[in-house]
Amino acid sequence: MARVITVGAAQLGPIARSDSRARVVERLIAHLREAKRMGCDLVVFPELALTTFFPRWYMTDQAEIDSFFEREMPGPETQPLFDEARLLRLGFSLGYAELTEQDGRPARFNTSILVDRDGRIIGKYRKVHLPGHREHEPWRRFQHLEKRYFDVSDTGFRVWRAFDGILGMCICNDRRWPETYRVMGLQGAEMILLGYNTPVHNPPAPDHDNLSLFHNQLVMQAGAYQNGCWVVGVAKAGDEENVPMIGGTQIIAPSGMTVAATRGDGDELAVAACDLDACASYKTTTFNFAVHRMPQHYGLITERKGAEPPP
Ligand code: CDT
Repeated sequence: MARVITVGAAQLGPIARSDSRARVVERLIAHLREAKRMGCDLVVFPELALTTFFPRWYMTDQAEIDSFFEREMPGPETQPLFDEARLLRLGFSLGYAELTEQDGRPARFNTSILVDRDGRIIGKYRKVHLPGHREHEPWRRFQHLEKRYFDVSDTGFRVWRAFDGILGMCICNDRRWPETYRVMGLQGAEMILLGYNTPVHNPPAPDHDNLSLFHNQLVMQAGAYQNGCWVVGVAKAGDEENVPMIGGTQIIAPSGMTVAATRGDGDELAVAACDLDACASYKTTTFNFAVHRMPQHYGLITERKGAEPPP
């Protein structure tokens, strides 16, 4: 029997700094209901989907910083999301800022979870590639302080057997790194779920600004094709607190072709029926890792010096 997951890529428009969790959760629930009407099995929400993208501000008051973090999942404000998803028999993945305790000390992660149709958390990923900077850089029009507010992942890139397939997760900047997809590809990933918050303007490299949507497309399509898997990329988009963020939410097939995409920068659902068996056509031919991948030879090339001819 074909293994088809109908996926809803649930793009969010801007979230204001003053928006309550309850208000945001209402928007997520509206997405779930629409996804159910569209026949979805699984809904993918963006990175840090419960709040505004707070690393754009330099803050020193730890209580203020921690107000953007979740101490439990589900907690009182997110429980309605889990309840509604269970009622609708929908799975979902959700990005949020996680505050936990490790060895008696607080630890803070940029996290994404995978929830099954029974409302159980079956997978958790903590972001590996934290972009931006650690200290206040007043010359920037806005900050990108992920290195200040988050600890680096202690989960690495994993996959989970779920929804009749092999699913992995990564978060935003991770999507720009080929290793992200390949580490999951080597574990047999058939679908990679990822959310992002990407400002159009990149202060250290403004010459990239008009390529921001192209780069988004480029990395996700390459990741899908080179690993023979589906990629579901979901934006928090639009003008958030005077910072324009890219949209470009899309569902990409193992061929590298985009099969569904949002059109605007607001709350919008892109839906596709994703046949997981379509991965095999790539995983057993061009990207049959066991047959064609040559890791034992890659080192020889990097060890070669200058223009020396190969031995
Ligand atoms: N959230 C996140 O990781 N955003 C980064 C912006 C970095 S500036 C290029 C991203 O890679 O999209």
